[in-house]
Amino acid sequence: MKLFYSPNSPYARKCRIVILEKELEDRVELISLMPSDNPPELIAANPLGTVPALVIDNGSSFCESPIICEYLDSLSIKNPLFPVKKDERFKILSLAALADGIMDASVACVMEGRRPEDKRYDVWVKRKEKAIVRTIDAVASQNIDENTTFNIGTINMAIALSYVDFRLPHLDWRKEYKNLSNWLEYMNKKPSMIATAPVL
Ligand SMILES: N[C@@H](CCC(=O)N[C@@H](CS)C(=O)NCC(=O)O)C(=O)O
Repeated sequence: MKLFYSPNSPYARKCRIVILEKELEDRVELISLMPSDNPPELIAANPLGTVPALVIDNGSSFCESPIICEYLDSLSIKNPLFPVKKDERFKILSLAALADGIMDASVACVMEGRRPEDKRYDVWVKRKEKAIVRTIDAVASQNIDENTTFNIGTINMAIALSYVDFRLPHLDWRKEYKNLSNWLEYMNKKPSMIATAPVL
């Protein structure tokens, strides 16, 4: 299998962490590329032209990180990351979705910041930043800590919060949400988080 990724994509980071946690390194070749270059091999795997994209051994492919992560999880019984029982499953998928939303809003702010200054829409950026802070506030009320089960929800949330630290440090959420910040420090020490950390 081949995973197309870019080193600082939070969505691709989810898949890279799942590969490490499921010990699938020998089965998945990681191919780093820049989606903005429109590489033909990426477009062939994913017409949306986004990373991550996974090409499986029969030549077919998947796009969208939630689907790729669930597919990778299904390949091995080791360290299950998607709960099967209904209530637990939807609780975890909801946390994962909130994390994806933080990533989407953060990426939107980053992209807006790359436009020429006179073409940026600050009202939009502020709206997205407010959504990020509100969501962090909601997640903080779930009292996630070191005893919370490690799964796709907590992986996604740790990546999302790390991405906010990386790209939107001015939001400075850690001051207000000390417990969540301590939990992220704990998560950031995991080998799979260290191995996939964004690089400037
Ligand atoms: N919802 C998608 C988002 C993927 C995405 O937007 N990836 C970004 C990199 S962070 C990308 O490839 N952007 C290039 C583009 O939009 O053309 C997922 O979860 O996989």
